[in-house]
Amino acid sequence: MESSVLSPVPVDPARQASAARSGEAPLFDRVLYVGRPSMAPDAEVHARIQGALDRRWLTNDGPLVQELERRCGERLQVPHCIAVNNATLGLEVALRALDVQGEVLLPAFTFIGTAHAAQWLGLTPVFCDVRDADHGLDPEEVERRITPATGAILAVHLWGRACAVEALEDVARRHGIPLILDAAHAMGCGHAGRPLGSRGTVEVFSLHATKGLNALEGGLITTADDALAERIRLMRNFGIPGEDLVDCVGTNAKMNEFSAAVGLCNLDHFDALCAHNQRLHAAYADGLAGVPGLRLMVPEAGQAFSHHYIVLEVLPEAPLDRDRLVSLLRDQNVYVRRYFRPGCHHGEPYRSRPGGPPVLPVTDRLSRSLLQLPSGLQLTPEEAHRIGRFIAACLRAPTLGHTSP
Ligand code: T4K
Repeated sequence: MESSVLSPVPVDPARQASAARSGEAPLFDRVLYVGRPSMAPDAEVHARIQGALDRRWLTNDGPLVQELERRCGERLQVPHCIAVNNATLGLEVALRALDVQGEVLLPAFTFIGTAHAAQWLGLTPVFCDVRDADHGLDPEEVERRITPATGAILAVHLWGRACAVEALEDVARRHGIPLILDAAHAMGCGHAGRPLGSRGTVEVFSLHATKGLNALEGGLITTADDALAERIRLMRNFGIPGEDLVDCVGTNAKMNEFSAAVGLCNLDHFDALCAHNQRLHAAYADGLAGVPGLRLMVPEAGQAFSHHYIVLEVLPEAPLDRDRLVSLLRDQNVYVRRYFRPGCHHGEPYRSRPGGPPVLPVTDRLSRSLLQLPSGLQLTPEEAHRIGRFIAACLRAPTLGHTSP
């Protein structure tokens, strides 16, 4: 994949000053981010956007949106793929189209948007713990927390690794409730030999700028259920099926043509981007090899994976904690993230609910011990290897601070 020219990102002056005081140049002279958009070449993006301008068809189910839906639907091997303007509204539309009422069981270890989508609709998010194995919703806990008030299960394929889909589908089926899968991270990821996107009742992808496949802002709702797909299409467009008609309540969740143009251009290069990310992941692993106290997340064996989120766990036996390592890396202009601390149950309005936040030991531990490393076209495998070696050196000599690997 050819990369377009990235304008330099300004270095945080406070960090620059601290680096200057220490007298050492940071590892990188530009900031590396988690979520830095990887873009198709500018000329390709300009051409597609120009096409939309020439057609004067800018939104409302335009030809680029339709093309994006068709190509993503084929790729995900799912009969219905409906583009929306972001995944948060996608989750809301899916919940509304399924007429979910009451409580929604979901993991606390996810982006706050997952929980807010339910809360925004007046539903009650009920937070469950996740599994250590895949950082996804624990089906046994879901089973224990189901009551007559439970309206749906909302699980997340965190980092693009499949959650316990078979077990969760089984629980949902036995209790007669829908399983909604937040697949915000899951483009390019597979499970059981197929792409994620056709499991549960409905799945929702994010095409936000920080995601592997980005359309500036955007999302996709996928389902095999014909009637549900029709309701989702209606609700995405105010409940309007055609001129002079309104069939139901709806919202404005439509994707515009510029977003679809960017999404299509990036889709052309998406497999190459995943391959690049796989090389980064391998380079990090190589740089970290043999260092005790760390666990680099590995994808599900034999399944497609985008390697967009490269996740490192700092184990209790490590000689320095996660936050110290984050600070050392940020001093080197490696702007690692701590998704998703402190867990949704510790954010408002949830933590102020009667009884306080639930005790979720795995969520709380992961919130304290995970960090995410930069991926995408902004860096090369050699640079990922350097970061890995820097981390390794920090762990070997934790008191040194600005340790040169
Ligand atoms: N479910 C899950 C599991 C999710 O992770 C998300 C979103 C959703 C649902 C909802 O999807 P959407 O409604 O957004 O489609 C970011 C994203 O805004 C959010 O989409 C994403 N998850 C979440 C994991 O990450 P922040 O608060 O970390 O964004 P921000 O502004 O700090 O950006 C991250 C980094 O990316 C920055 O350090 C700089 C870099 N960046 C960002 C943008 C937007 C750039 O270099 N250029 C850019 O244009 O939430």
